[in-house]
Amino acid sequence: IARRGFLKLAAAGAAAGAAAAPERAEAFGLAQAKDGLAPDREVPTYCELCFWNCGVVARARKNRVLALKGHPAYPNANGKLCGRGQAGAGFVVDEDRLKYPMIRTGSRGEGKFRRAGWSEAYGVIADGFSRIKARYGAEALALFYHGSGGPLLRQMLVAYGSPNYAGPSYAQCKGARNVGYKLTFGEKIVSPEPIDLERTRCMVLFGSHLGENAHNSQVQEFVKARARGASLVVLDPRLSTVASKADVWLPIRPGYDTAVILAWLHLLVKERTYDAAFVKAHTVGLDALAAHVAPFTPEWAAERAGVPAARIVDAYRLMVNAMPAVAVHPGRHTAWYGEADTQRARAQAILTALLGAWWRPGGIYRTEKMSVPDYPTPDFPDLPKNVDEAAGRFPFEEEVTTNGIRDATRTGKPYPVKGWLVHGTNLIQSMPGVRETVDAIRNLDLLVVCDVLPTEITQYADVLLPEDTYLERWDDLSIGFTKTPYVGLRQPVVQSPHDTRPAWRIAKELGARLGVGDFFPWATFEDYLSVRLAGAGLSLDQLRKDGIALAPRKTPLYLADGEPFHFHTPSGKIELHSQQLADKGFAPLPTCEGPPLPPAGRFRLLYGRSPLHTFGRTQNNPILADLEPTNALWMSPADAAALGLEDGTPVLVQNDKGSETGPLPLKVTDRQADGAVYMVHGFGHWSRRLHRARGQGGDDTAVIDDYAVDPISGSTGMRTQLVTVRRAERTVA
Ligand code: MGD
Ligand code: SF4
Repeated sequence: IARRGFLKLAAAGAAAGAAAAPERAEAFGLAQAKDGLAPDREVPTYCELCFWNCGVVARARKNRVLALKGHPAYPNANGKLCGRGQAGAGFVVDEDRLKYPMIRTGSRGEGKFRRAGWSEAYGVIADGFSRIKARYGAEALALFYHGSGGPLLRQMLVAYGSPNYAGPSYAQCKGARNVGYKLTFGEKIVSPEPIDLERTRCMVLFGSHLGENAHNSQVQEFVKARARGASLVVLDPRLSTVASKADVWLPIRPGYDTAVILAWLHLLVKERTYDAAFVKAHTVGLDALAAHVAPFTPEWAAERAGVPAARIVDAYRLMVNAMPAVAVHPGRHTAWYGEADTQRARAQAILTALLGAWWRPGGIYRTEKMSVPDYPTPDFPDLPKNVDEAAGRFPFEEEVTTNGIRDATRTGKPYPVKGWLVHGTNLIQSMPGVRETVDAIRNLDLLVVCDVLPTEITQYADVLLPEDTYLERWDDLSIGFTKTPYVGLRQPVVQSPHDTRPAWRIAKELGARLGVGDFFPWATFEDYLSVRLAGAGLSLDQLRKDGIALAPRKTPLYLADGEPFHFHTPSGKIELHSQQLADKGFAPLPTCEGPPLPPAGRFRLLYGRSPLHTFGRTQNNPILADLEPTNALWMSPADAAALGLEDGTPVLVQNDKGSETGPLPLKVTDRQADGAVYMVHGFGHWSRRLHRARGQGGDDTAVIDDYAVDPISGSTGMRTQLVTVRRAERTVA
């Protein structure tokens, strides 16, 4: 199959080469041959198929990407790429991609556009944004962004005077985790998560389905750790791939992880197995914690979580035997159940502290990033309160929430939001409550979308801006948080054959139209990068050849035994009991408020990742669509029998508000617990311009209307939705 895909790509790539403009090649510094491109070359860059941002070495001939390999010097790649990363060239040759700017001619959502030039498109946007600013203030403009091009667009928006910029990577992903860890340790968890798998002796995963969720170096390190004999504890209601490798798999009731953690804390305190020296030196609140967890026995947790108490104790023993080299994975997509998510993250963080595993070998290591100064800009204007601050909600939020901006757009409260710029995020699939998103869009004076593909959100745009794919453009530096600090370069491998532009250029050119051009004073992006790199003692020429510069660490990887340390919490210590939460009226010690069990015939909708797809961005990629064209709905044999459904039956998934998705094939498997169903997120596209992805599989977001907003972090828990499942009349393609 892959061979067939690559042959198609090769043909399409050759056609793309024929259309290339030689003068652009010179601008990229790649000009050597008659057609404007070096005949055979290897170009280092970094991947954008997910946000692990692995280093890539691209092999190209003329205007064709021949192969993408892992960059040997990148710590997050180690010379390897995952399946998606290797398929990146599929983006370049996707015949459905956006090819030129467009202006809407039909109604919003209808997907009818006419071709426009860049100048006309910029003119419409600048007029629209200026009118909105004049009437409602600059804060009535919002940016939704996700990906490498976003930060310079954010700079443009902030220079223009708005504080409302948000990514789904906070409120629909890592928000609760980051807030829970920050409340405890004084700092959030960064990406890649700093779990010390190279030295760990025990790994503990809460729904983190490593392998299915294919984060390159983390999976490589996991495999080595397991081969070295590190033990593995997995909590997951589904027998995920990684759960199938575990020493102890706890198939818990969805949403009851915290009950199990509380039982482990109970045992650590009761049996005095916690790291007493570490806890004494670095934490506050042990007495309060001890009193709090006294009733939470393994038997108590077993009853709630639906797993045997003996297995909870087995897992505890594995951790205690490995202390302090226990890597408790903080998780990544943790927007599950609302307030319970921040409390679960707190419980995980407290467990890490009691095991003495924070900044200790084999636990969590200290992160350090390379210091690369920003390009100097004029002073930014004082910003008004963002929508969440003005509404007085989410007191611990780290970033403005996408949902907060959407609410303000729908209701006009705390103030109106009238213009959206959406870059690199398909809000129709990334935010729960699609009706609310569409409702908000109705209230907009102007919706501008910048994407590479005609995904669902683009179909609502007033102005549509096509971006170069990541293999065709410069982007800002990737400044990594791995054990070794590094800076990586994104540079063009081939030229876009279409009338597309990179985000940096859009920010600069649109910024000039909006009167904030002095925030983008550089002539070319190479100038911008050269100045930033020079500030770190690096040269762009060298980085273009190497792709990456590594720097020696300035801080030790671990906290030394007995070393005093001031944590960035109010007490200067790790806060087992959180006075900050208490002061705002929240539980200062984690409790377990698990969701109720679904009534018969209804199922909790769970979702996750596939190693061959990232969210909703890869389903139209010709190579990946060939390899995995659809998702399936996992259901237990007992539940399937009760509904009279067999394996492979095409089914529809529906919620009680009448939202529906599918058809998608049913996968009847005893790897799935009763009472819940599971699908890989990102399928079920409906945009008629995505000819490969359209109508393939189901979209979990389409049926998540019942979501729970966490009043602490602002994130949206999405596993609160119950659904029904029925046989589809039409067959699955
Ligand atoms: P993607 O689905 O990857 O991520 O949600 P999104 O941010 O929407 O879509 C990204 C969009 O960017 C697509 O339209 C794609 O075509 C476009 N794109 C790809 N590359 C480029 C580029 O180089 N430039 C531009 N301009 N556009 C590009 C992810 C979000 O979704 C996250 S981070 C998580 S963790 C959540 N996951 C999740 C879930 O698992 N289930 C449900 N129901 N909702 C979820 N929402 C969240
Ligand atoms: Fe690309 Fe895979 Fe690395 Fe993600 S994990 S950046 S998709 S190679």
